[in-house]
Amino acid sequence: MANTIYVLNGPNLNLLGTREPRTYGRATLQDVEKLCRAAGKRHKLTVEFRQSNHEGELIDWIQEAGARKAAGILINPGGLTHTSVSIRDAVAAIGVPVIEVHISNVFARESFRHLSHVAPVAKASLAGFGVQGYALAIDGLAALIGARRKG
Ligand code: CA2
Repeated sequence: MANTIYVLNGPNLNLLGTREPRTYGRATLQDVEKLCRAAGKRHKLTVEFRQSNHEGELIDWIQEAGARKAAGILINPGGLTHTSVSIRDAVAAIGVPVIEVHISNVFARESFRHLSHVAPVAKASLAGFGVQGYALAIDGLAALIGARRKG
C-alpha cells in the first residue's frame, strides 16, 4: 500500500454541489473524486476515495489505512472536525501522515468551527481553497512522503 492514499470525507459531503454553493461551490463529490484521482496520478499515487455519514465507519477506514500501511490520508471530517475526540484518537493512533482538508475557510465562519480536534494530531491542515484544496493537499502529501522516502 506504499503508493495508496486514502481520501476520506465525512458527514454531508455527499451533498456537495446540491446546496450552499456560496460556501462550498458547485462541484459535486464526484468532481472532487476526479480531481483527487488526477492529482494522485501526477504523483503516481493510487487514490482510495470514500465518504460516510457515520463516525464509526470513518474510524474503521482510518484504522484500515493504518493497518494496510497506506502512504497517507487526506481527511475532511466535515462537522465531526469540531466534535469528534474519537476521530482524533484514531488519527493519533496510526503511523500514517494525515492531512486535514476543509473546503471553506472555517476560521472565517462561526466560532464553533474554529476548533478542530483533528488539527493537533494532523501532519498539516488546509482550509479555504475550495475543492482545489484537495489537490493542493495531495501535492503537499506527495512532497512529504517523497521527502521521507529520501530520508
Ligand atoms: O469546509 C469544509 O470542508 C467543512 O469540513 C464542511 C462541513 C462543515 O461542517 C465544516 O465546518 C467545514 C460541512 C459539510 C457539509 O457539506 C455540505 C455541502 C453542501 C450542502 C450542504 C452541506
